[in-house]
Order: sequence, then C-alpha cells, then structure tokens
Amino acid sequence: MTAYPPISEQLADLEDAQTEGRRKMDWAAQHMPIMEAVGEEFEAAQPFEGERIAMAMHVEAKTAILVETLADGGAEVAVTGCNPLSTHDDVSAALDTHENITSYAKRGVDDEEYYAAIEAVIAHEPTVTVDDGMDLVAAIHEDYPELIDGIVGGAEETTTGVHRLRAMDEDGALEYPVFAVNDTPMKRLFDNVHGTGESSLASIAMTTNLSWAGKNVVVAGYGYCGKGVAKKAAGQNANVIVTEVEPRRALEAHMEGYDVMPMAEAAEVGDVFLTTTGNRDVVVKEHFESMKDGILLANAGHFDIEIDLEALDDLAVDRYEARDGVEAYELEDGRRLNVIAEGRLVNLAAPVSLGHPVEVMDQSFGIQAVCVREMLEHSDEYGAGVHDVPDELDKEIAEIKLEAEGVDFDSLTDVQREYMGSWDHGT
Ligand code: RBV
Repeated sequence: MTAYPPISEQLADLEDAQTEGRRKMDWAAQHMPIMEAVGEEFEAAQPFEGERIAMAMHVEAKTAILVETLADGGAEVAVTGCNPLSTHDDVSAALDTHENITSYAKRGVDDEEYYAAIEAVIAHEPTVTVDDGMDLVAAIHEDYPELIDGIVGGAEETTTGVHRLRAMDEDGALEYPVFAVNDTPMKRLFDNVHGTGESSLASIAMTTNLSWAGKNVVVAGYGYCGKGVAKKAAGQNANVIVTEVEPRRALEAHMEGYDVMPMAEAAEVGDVFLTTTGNRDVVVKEHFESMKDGILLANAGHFDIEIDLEALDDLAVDRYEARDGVEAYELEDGRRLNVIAEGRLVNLAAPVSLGHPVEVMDQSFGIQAVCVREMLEHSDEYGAGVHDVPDELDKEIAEIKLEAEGVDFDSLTDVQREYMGSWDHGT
C-alpha cells in the first residue's frame, strides 16, 4: 500500500486553511438541522464505536459535516475526494485536525495522486465504506479483496454509483451489502432535481458572467437531474431543448412544453449544452462540427465522459483559457467552443463552484448517516448486493426536516388506515 500523505502534510499555509475550512463548515452546519439532530443522537449513543469508515466524496463544507458527524459518533474516519477538482483544501485541512479523522482529499490531483489517496483511505482497513461514484467499492473488490470479510457494508450517494453497483450486483461481483442512497425519495426528488438544477446553472452563470435569458439551453437527458436543470433554466427565461433516448421521458419533456429533438439537430441551434445523462459520448465530433461560435459546453453528470473532449481537441487549431474555468477550443473556421470545468461535473468542479445548496445536502447526508447506523445495527439483515434504503429511514429524515421548518402535516385516522389497507370496499 502507498504512503500518500494526509492534507495537513501537503499544505503550506496550514493554519489559515484550517481556520477558513472551519468557518465554511460552521456556516453549512447552521443550515443543516437534520445533521444537527442526527449528530446529537450519535454523540449520545456512540453507534460507531470501534468502526473504521472509509469515504470518497466531494470534500467541501457540507460533506465535512457528515464526516465529522460520523467521527463524533465514535468512528475512525478516513476520507478522500471523489473528483479531482471538487475538494476544498481548506475544508479538508479543517477535517484533518479532528483526532478521529484523516483527510487525504486535495484539489487538482492528477490520476496517480487521486488513486494513491483512495488507496491511502483503504489502508485504514474499513469496516464501512461511503462512496459517491463507487470508486472505493471498485478499488476494494479489484485490488484488496482480502478486506471484504471485514467490511460490514456501505452506502452509495449518486446515480452513477448506484448504476455501477447494480451492474456489478447483476454480474454477481458485489461481495458486500451497499445501500442505494441515491434512489430514496428524500435524495433524488430534492438533491438530483433542485440541487443539480440550481447549482449547475449557478456555477455556469458565475463562471461565465453570461445570462440565461433568451438562450437556447440544450439539456441532455431528462432524468431527475435533467428535469431539475430544465425547470430552473426555463425559470430563468431560457428556451429549453431536451434530448433523450427513452421514449417516455422524451414524451414527458415534450408534454412539459420543452422542445425535444435529437442532439444532431440541437447542436445547430443550442447556445449552452449541459449533459446530465450519466452516459458517455453524448456530445461528439459530428455535433461540434455544426455548433455555433461562442457556445458553452458543460457537464453535470458524475464522470467527465459525456462530452468527447478528445475529439474536440483533435478538431481545434488552438486552445486557451478564456476565463477561470473556461477553456476555449478554436476551430479552423474561427468558431470558438467553450468548455467549462474541463467537462467535469460543473456544479462542483468549476473554480467558483460550491456544490449543491446546503439544504438539499442536509437531506442527502442525513440519509447517508442513518444508513451507516442501520447497516451496523442490523448487519445480519443485509446480504451482499445493492439494497434499497428502508422507507422508514427516509421518512424519519423527512420528519426531522419538516419539524425544523415548522411545517405541520396530517396523519391518517384509524378508519382511513383500515380503508387503505383493505380490498373489499367497493361502491
Ligand atoms: N453532491 N455533493 C455536493 N457536497 O456540495 N453537491 C452535490 C456537495 C453530490 C450529489 O449528491 C450527487 O449525487 C453527487 O454529488 C454527484 O457526484
């Protein structure tokens, strides 16, 4: 195993970084009532005593609150990033000061350092893994299978990670239980829709200083993330064009009032292209060839595979940094196609990006936290494979949030419950 150093051994102005990181975390924590409630419970009950939790996530302020909450619940936590550009070094440094936390996350790492940090986390011999994108599960299964016996289970944050896990499970290759956190209502109806919608558009606007109003915004993929992006872009007076491969989703977008067309047609008219499919090769050479001068290309999917930047590079006669976070590719005929944040997930990887809003991450991380608790408390109930999060846990998080928001809601009467549970009430 490697001896990749924690962030504290990598930063020059360590004390300043720690102070600033803590300040960012304090702000986030003030807006995370779910994590506050769950944290109080964990601190009293110490459910993670003796556990070693390995995490690969976007290490910024909200994530740091999750990491700290698990550590304050008794765990030893080792954490690194899940994207080379999404780490906030100051937050990583602040986390590393906690006596139960080692943080290896650093912004701007190359491929080799990225995986060395993953290995450094795995070297802590985890009993639980918490992933965003499945890199830990993959590395453990591929390179450290001897650790699997000691792993109670894991939790996965994102659509792409759950997709990979389900493929692995279908192949019979997943050897410990993992909760599909992404698939819960409390995650995807809020984080994927509102979180991705708001933070992607905000990051693009801040990075470019350009308006949405009057633009043709091409949203590739009309899943939960695409729905959020489309809705928020329309809300900012853009003309939204949706591309899809799934007939019912294409129809849904059409009935929502968006233009639906193949990417080959959208390429000719789009001003901004934002991919949210989770698949590769969504915007490719033939599309670049017909795009207008000055267009923006950005990706909100987990991996940087949706826009074929190699093909774009081949077409380009020149390439330069037009602004912080914007790379202009100039083509032979003078057209400039502008790629934001290297085609990596734009809401976290652009220099100004802050990730999803705090409120939605409070929900997502609330579920992560109770999933880790559940996996350890009822480990005998979960065999190897992907598991849906028990609905009761999801409701528990919703109820904490509603209470914090001061929102009261109804409950069923006994008669109503009996009615809903029976099949013999006809006309
Ligand atoms: N995401 N994390 C943040 N910590 O600021 N923002 C978004 C953050 C997660 C989100 O839950 C999504 O599923 C995943 O990042 C994609 O990698």
